[in-house]
Amino acid sequence: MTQTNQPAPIASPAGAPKVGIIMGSQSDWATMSEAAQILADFGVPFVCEVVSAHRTPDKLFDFAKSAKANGLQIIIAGAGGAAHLPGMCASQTPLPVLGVPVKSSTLSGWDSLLSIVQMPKGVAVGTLAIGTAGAFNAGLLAIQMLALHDAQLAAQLDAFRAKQTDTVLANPTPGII
Ligand code: RP5
Repeated sequence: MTQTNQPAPIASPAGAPKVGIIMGSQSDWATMSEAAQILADFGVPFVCEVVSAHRTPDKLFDFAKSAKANGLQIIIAGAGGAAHLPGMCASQTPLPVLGVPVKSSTLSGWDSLLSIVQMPKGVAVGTLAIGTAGAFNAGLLAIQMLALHDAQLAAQLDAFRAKQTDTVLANPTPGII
């Protein structure tokens, strides 16, 4: 059932999923949909699922332990509050994990950020910005990693950057777009 106050589900491009997007709750989708959308825009196949470190720990372990064998190359994990999902996921997979701190209602995402960023030496999580910018950039970073071995994706990235630069240069006057 789709929650009315949430963005609609985003269909993955066809093909074997290369990126796994997980999040601790349905309530994270408004943030994490940014990661799914940029992957979809670049034509990168992904899987997307609610997996909670606290409410479904066995599911998290199953997901993380089988991710590489299932063909995933990168995992994006978003969570809010006591945000243990990215770190626990990273502890169970050799794949790179990108952590997105979801903006919480009580502490504005500081709790999420500090829970994700302060990993102990020896288990790495790449931590992004709090909120939608972090989710978008996690997707973008995953694309950049995949583009190291994918010339077509690299060309798409070049075009994305060039368009972004052109847009800024074409609109130098604040307030006039
Ligand atoms: C975390 O708790 C989730 O990642 C979410 O950001 C937060 C709140 O979850 P809900 O109570 O909205 O399900 O596990």
